[in-house]
Amino acid sequence: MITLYHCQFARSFRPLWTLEELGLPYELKVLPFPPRAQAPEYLKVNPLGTIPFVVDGETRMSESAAICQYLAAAYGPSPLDVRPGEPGFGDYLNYLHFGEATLTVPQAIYLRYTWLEPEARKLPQAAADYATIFHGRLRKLEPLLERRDWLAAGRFTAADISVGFAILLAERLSLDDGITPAVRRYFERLRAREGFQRAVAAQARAAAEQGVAPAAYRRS
Ligand SMILES: N[C@@H](CCC(=O)N[C@@H](CS)C(=O)NCC(=O)O)C(=O)O
Repeated sequence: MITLYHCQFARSFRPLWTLEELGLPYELKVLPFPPRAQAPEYLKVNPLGTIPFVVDGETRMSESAAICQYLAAAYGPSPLDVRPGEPGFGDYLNYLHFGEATLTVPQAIYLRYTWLEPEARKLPQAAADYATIFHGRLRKLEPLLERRDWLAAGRFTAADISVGFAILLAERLSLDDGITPAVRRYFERLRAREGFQRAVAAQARAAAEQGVAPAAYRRS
């Protein structure tokens, strides 16, 4: 049984969505955010204190995009995975990593300096600069998504889950005023997927069962 440690609507939503798209059985352990402060016993599971964390037999993983790639490849064959010989393999790896390294890292800095830090340590200038950086990077997807429905190999893959989560997080952080029209239509396609909706329902159900407060879609 695969175990996924998760906080609602955090990066661990990527593997959760992937598990639902693949139709795999899994155990979902929901933690309050941030687990480092709210659930210190979790440091025994993942000394980094970050989520996601996946345990699958002897396998332990803590990088959200890598976990999506692992699940799609290890439990395939699945259209979510793109194999090395296929056209679009380079796009697949590129956008899997683009979603986390290029898009979510500036979002995380924005989150930190607008929401997570105590009032005295908030940095409005850093938050505004990283919002601008995020929007500038996200805009680079606009011409591509005017021509294509999906990022790689002509179909929905784990790369769309990686980038799709960054757009979800933009909405959650109210950074969505910088979402351009083709990117917006792309996100509507992603959000309409049954796998996405099952992931949203699964995290709400598990949070309620495990006594974790529900998370609103938009932070306020
Ligand atoms: N690159 C890692 C980043 C993991 C990460 O920083 N997760 C955040 C949540 S979205 C976290 O756990 N933050 C809480 C903390 O660092 O204490 C990934 O893609 O999974």
